[in-house]
Amino acid sequence: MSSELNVIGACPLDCPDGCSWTVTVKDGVATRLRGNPDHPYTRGALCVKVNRWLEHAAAEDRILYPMRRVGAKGEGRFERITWDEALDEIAVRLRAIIDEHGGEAIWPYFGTGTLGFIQGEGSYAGRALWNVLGASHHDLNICSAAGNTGIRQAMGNPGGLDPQDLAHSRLILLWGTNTLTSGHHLWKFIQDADRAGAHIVAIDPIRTRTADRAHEHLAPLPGTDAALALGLMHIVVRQGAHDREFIENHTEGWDRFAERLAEFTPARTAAITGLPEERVVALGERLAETRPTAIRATMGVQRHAGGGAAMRALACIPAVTGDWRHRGGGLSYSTSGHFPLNTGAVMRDDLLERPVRTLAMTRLAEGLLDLSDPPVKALIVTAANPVASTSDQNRIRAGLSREDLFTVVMEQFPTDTVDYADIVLPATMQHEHTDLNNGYGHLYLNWNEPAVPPPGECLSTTETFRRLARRLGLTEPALYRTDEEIAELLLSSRHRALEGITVERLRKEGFVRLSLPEPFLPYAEGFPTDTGRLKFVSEDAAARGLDPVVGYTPPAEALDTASPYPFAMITPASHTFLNTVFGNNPELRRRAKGPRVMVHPDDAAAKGLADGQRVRVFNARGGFEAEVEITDRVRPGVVASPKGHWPKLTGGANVNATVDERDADLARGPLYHDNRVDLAAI
Ligand SMILES: Nc1nc2c(c(=O)[nH]1)N[C@H]1C(S)=C(S)[C@@H](COP(=O)(O)OP(=O)(O)OC[C@H]3O[C@@H](n4cnc5c(=O)[nH]c(N)nc54)[C@H](O)[C@@H]3O)O[C@H]1N2
Ligand SMILES: Nc1nc2c(c(=O)[nH]1)N[C@H]1C(S)=C(S)[C@@H](COP(=O)(O)OP(=O)(O)OC[C@H]3O[C@@H](n4cnc5c(=O)[nH]c(N)nc54)[C@H](O)[C@@H]3O)O[C@H]1N2
Ligand code: SF4
Ligand SMILES: [Mo]
Repeated sequence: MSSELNVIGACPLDCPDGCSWTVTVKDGVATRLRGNPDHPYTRGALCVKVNRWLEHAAAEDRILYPMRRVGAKGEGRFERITWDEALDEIAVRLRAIIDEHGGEAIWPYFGTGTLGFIQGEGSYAGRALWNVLGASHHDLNICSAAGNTGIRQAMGNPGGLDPQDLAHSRLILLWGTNTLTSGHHLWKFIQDADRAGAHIVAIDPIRTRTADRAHEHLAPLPGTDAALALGLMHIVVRQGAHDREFIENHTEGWDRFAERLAEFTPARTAAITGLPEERVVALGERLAETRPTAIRATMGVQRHAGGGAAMRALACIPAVTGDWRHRGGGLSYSTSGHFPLNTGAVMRDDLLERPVRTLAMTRLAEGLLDLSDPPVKALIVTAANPVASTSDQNRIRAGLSREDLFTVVMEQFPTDTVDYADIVLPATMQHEHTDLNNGYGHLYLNWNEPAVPPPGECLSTTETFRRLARRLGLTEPALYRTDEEIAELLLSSRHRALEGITVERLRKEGFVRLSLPEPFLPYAEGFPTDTGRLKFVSEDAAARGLDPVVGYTPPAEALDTASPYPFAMITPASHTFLNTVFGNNPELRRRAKGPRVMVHPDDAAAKGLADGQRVRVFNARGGFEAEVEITDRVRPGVVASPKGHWPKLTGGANVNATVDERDADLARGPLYHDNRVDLAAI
């Protein structure tokens, strides 16, 4: 007799939408995966990428067995071995490295392949094991840390408004965010606002598909958002539209900030941002007049040298306008700050015998090539593809090629990073393991029940680390917690937002909204800073040697006209990939039409380039091959090429061969949109 059941799950990918899904399982085989129609944010739809999830999971190139390298590093030649052999070799090598160099010579390198709280980034799966071994800590700062830190300096918690409340906004600024590509479920709420008469503005150097659907598009020069934010607030104050009562009761440092705002006249703002002065004034006046105004910014703004400060400047806007009083007003960046899960109890930093150094994910090349005391001798890569995703690709390759480096990669697919592994461990996909997820663009916790058994010999992250702990002879009980015990621990913080949320309930209902008031007006009565006030003047910024009053920090390279490279390059999210996930899916690759570089018609003419022509995009750090797309979607002097292509499938390199390994002003954030390049016909 055939049996069919629907199993509830959660998309694990690094996407704000955190979808809930159902997997139809027929006779033990997953036959269909679709968006959960009952989930208020997913509303029954997934996306162009994850609609192919099951096809992807069954792909021929899926890694199913542990493997040992037989070729040279980078070559990607392996032999199949058993789990016993793999774990023995890892245990022996790690022990030897710890004996000779100390635990800190191990770098557990964790990416955003899965955001799950059990298996993934949510609580740095495996951290407890690494703490017992005294390994270096890993700072997962590649994605949003600069912006989070900047917003936190102002607001205390960057959680912001409930994105669903954009339906109630009268003015929506989509600021450095390509909603229809990088988190399209929000669009339904924006459409609700649109139908009710809201005005929608896209602020993006590129006329994206989101900008096409907005009522208005402003294309500032890359990296100039702080100036634009300060200029808009200047006009709000000039109009006398600042909320004096809110400023008086819920902010501090206003007088100094007002002096700074006075400097950002429309003329100066226009000169810095490259926008027409009348457009700046018109938007400033609209902002002054329209309550509630919502600012939706995701990660685009902060991938610049002054990105942290720019997000801090954006965070000041709703405090000046008093928008936090109104449903549908305020700033939304990432809702992560509203999820008070007890990750500390899972990570167990108290198991460390002594403090250890923290290595920034964004500085892998430096970590592998330049660090001593101790040098990195073991790199254990989980759910990351740094060769393709991290800055300064060529130096990363050089680092990974070190013969004295022991590299383990836990993966689902044979990525460029896998090619450098000494040992490869086969990893489960989301519908094959247990996890607890959220979405950083909504307020729900989603449960993920395994729907089918893992294929081949794939193991989940937690099971891999439990087995490794056993092989290492470790006795700490925390290393042997089951996935369910981890889920219970995560929900164990006594915080109001988690009241009534249990594993049992999540399993039964599939998803649960945080126990927050509805409507949720997080900062109507003040801010979660030490003083309860929004800080226009930040001691934290001062302590880091930065301007305590937020100002404009120019980009590192993007606007450096003295550079020998004529174009500022932006490397945004690709519509068909999720970072590098799906970069090997044949149909999604076909739709991406290969690596492309968008070039303005004037620039193409000056360079003598034709549409569809193949070029090398390069600077002193390296280069990659792409097809020219001539379009006025980019401004003259700015080119754009999406992230996510696999180097080994697209000529040996991708955009990150040109990206500098340089820090943003805060949290060592990466500068993906702040590099200059040239184009040469090939
Ligand atoms: N389809 C798809 N969805 C994704 C991803 C993906 O790879 N593909 N990635 C996921 C991940 S990991 C993340 S972090 C998010 C990222 O998604 P987003 O937060 O949307 O980040 P980006 O695509 O880097 O940049 C967003 C927009 O900012 C613009 N931008 C660049 N520089 C500036 C600037 O100086 N000022 C302004 N105002 N705008 C600027 C870019 O042109 C781009 O259109 O999306 C997630 N969703
Ligand atoms: N040029 C440029 N580069 C960028 C960006 C940009 O805007 N421009 N954006 C950056 C951003 S926002 C991010 S978040 C980073 C992401 O960079 P990474 O964290 O390196 O993420 P991915 O490249 O998606 O690689 C994730 C890998 O994890 C694997 N994986 C997925 N799930 C699991 C699992 O459950 N277990 C295991 N073991 N593996 C799993 C996938 O197969 C995939 O190969 O990229 C950054 N890179
Ligand atoms: S990638 Fe984003 S939009 Fe697509 S299914 Fe996952 S959470 Fe939903
Ligand atoms: Mo990200």
